Amino acid sequence: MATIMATLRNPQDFTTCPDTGLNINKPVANLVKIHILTAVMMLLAGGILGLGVALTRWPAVHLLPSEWFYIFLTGHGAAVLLFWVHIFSVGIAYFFVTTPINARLATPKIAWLSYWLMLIGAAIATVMVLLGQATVMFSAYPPLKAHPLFYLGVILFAVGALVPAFLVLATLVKAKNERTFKGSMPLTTFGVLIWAIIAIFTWVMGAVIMIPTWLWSMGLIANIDPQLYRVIFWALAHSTQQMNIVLHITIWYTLAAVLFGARPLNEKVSRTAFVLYLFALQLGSVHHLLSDPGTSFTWRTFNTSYAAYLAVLGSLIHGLTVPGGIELAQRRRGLTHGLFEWLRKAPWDNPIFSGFFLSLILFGFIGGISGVTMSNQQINMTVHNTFYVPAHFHGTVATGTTLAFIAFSYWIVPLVTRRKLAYPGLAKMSTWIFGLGMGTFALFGMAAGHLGVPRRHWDITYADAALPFDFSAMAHMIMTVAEIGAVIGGFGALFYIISILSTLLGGKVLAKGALPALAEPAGLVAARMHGGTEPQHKGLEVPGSLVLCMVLLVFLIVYYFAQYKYLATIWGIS
Ligand code: HEM
Ligand SMILES: [Cu+2]
Repeated sequence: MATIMATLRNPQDFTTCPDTGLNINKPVANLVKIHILTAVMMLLAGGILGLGVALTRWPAVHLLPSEWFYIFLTGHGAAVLLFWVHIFSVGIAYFFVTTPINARLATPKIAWLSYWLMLIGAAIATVMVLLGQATVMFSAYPPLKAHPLFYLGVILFAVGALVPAFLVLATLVKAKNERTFKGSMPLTTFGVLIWAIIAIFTWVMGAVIMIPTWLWSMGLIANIDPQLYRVIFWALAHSTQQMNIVLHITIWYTLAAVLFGARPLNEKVSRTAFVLYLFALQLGSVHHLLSDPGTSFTWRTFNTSYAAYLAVLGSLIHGLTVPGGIELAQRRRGLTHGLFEWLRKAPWDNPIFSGFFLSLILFGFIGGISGVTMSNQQINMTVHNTFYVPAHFHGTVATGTTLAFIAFSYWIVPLVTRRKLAYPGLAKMSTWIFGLGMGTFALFGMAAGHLGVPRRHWDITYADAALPFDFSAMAHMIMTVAEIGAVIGGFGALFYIISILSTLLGGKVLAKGALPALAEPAGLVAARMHGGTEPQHKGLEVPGSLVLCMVLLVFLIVYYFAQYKYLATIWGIS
């Protein structure tokens, strides 16, 4: 401890957590609190809008009239995918770029400026959506046109979200100059560095496409080419997904360290896996354009048959090393029976762990496998624009990223506020209910997609259409189960929101030693966060994790086969 204190330039700028030994820069603690508070409000708004959408797509309920359905759908996408995810991300990025390396954030004032830009931008865009002036859904493809203020709001938000990426770089340079850490930076800080680099590319792409579209909405530009828009929009929107993945994996490594004292099996390999996201960044974005006439056949085929696999390699590596690190740490503690004692005896009733591990499993099995298969040109044709698509990405952004953020909140909010988690019973249920509900939504939604149920459609009975069309009773039933899942998931999110907001706004003061879920004494948690590789790792010491990975692989192969089988029979004549 004394040595760590000695490395701090101005100890009065820091509070040292008595439970973990982590040094938290005071302005960062405030920024983390305000960003999480604001992000959770966005999740609340987005969740309510999402419930409205779900209750409309539940065939027997069919709650909203068509106009409101599309308003809610646009609002839901913007509030959760843009505002909740990115405001939360920025808050925790400030934590990861300072605390593990004992650094101070460069220019906290600019961080506050970025916060206000994001908040004002989000507010303007949301108001325009709710006024019915911007019913363009989150992708806002021309020729759909919104009120100029909507684009202005999105642009302000994007600028606000770009600034923190530069603050991450500036903080690292400053920390290096001040020598706040020795050797290479810890893995978690490295993760956020990769996040920042992707963020710069992402938000610059945002400006490249949103500024002309804004001018077009004001009548200053005559035409926006829809194909060009789609190519650049997905350069932006696919990259935002990579930002999410990098951050939620950084969270996985952190929570493995906190809960189990685990270290990555091999830090260098994990770093390389992060770097792969950078190289494969734009290869992936083509999977959004597989039915676009303006993209060449060669480009699509190269991407979807070869390059797409590079992009998922990174995730596969983390998928082994995160549980592997936990397994090794647990086995060291004596949980060596069989393949899975280490996992069975993990703290499943602690929402930090349950949220984290469910996020890992659901992201891999649902989001990952459906993503890999639908990125294949031929298979994509069978599900393009169907309900399969939102079902898939709730597997990534909801049961993957959002669930990881939920789990992480239960750790970081008590840490930075020194307040006891409020309503721990609700917190405990929230991860399971959210995971279960959103998982059901994703799985059944994918099945509905296979039956041809379209995404973003207000009424699958087509009551007011010129030509009648009937979906089977089976399709209606599957949609019903999917949307019941969505509603259940909404309750999980609500429990989380109640618990975290109450903690932030008035939790009881946390006594020393009461920070939940720490595997090891203070100094060690900090030491784990500061990095390193599992010293004992030589070869096959993690049989359980290997088996988990093999199960994923077998599942993927069977699923792939089933998709091709389906493709072969889809146009069967009976
Ligand atoms: C809180 C519980 C949630 C519920 C009840 C819910 C429900 C839904 C439903 C029913 C749809 C409509 C799909 C369609 O008709 O095509 C939808 C779309 C969507 N959801 Fe969610 N969702 C939830 C959470 C999330 C989260 C956490 C995210 C992102 C972080 C998210 C992102 C999206 C996006 C981007 C769309 C597509 C909007 C569009 O097509 O323009 N949702 N959601
Ligand atoms: Cu993508």
